Amino acid sequence: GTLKAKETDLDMKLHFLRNNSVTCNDGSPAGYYIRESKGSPRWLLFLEGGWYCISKDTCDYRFQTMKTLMGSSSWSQTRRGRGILSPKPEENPYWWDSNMVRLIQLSCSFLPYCSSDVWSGTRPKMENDDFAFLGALIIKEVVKELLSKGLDQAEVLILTGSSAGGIGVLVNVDHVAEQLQTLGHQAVQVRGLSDSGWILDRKNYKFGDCLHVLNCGPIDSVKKGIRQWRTIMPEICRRAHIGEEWKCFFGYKIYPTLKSPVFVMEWLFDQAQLMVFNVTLTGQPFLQGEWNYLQSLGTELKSTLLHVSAAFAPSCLAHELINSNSWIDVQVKGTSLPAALHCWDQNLQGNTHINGNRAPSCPQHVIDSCLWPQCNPTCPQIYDQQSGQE
Ligand code: K4Q
Repeated sequence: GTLKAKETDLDMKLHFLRNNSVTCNDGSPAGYYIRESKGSPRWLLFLEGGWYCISKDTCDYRFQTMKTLMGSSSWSQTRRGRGILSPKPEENPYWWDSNMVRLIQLSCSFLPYCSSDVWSGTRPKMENDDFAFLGALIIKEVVKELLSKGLDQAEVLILTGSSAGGIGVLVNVDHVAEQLQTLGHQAVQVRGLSDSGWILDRKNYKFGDCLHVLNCGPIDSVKKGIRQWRTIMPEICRRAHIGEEWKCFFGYKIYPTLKSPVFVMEWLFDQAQLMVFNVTLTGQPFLQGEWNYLQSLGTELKSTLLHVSAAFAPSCLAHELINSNSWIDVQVKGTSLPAALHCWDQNLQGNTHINGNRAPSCPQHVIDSCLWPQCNPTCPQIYDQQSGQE
């Protein structure tokens, strides 16, 4: 055997779920892509993002314009992992042990998002013209099916995801831990890594009419969504917010209720987050009102992350990081995300007690000090979502 794998071995391969009652929105089978490394002690499950829909109209519109986010009929047989899912050491230092000498064996699975419910739903399709919202059950079924592929032998399972998938991590990580415990696999340590899913429930910058999900504020969106999707929240958060379970979609509310260790990656100026607040940033330079809104967003976001024991928060106008190959380039106070994740691993190993004053030599909590967009010189280039130009 050699360390260098064949190019095709690097791809993840598609499997549809055996249980055909667990479907995408349109009733087609849900599934997962997987690249196995036999007997690997580590497993990474990635939840894809891509917004959501919250009503008959917004779901019908989504079905007309984004079919692959609601059904599996056109999914490709293979997928290449990027960022944390890349098997190439030069793109993914996370694959190396802490001394950077030995490859860590890792099995990776990519879960395509086809439930439009922020991975939270349990609602089956009732009639011919409506949709199923089974995100929480898709994760459960994937975990169940992966157990027979070696997940039962794992030491660590990291549930990760970006955007709507990053929120899905927060909502599902304790469910997965409980599921494994119930099935007798308490030796598998379940952890969460949430990317770009730490959203604030603040007031919109401008009014939006909610005819389109992208201008519907975050609070109205999840209030409507939770009814549409029949969302299931983890027990402690549910109990803490009876009748207001929508609050559990917001990181700063759900995080203190979680039992599993969770690492939070969040841009201080997340472009998707700005979109739901209806900050469009079309003109250059920004308007005074936009600046004020941005500054208070950055300040608030930073303050909600101070109580999070493992966090990475660059002052950039950007969206998503762990699934992009540039995830190794961004640094906060001299630490990159893969480096902070290494520290998180190390600190969790052996010593389960989290000490607030940890050695600065291996930082797992880095947040930028400057609080305006792009004050960090390692920020990725701004990508203009409207014109598609850099
Ligand atoms: C209710 C809170 C707002 C959630 C924001 C989710 C953002 C998202 C998709 C991304 C990729 N742009 O899912 O973004 O397509």
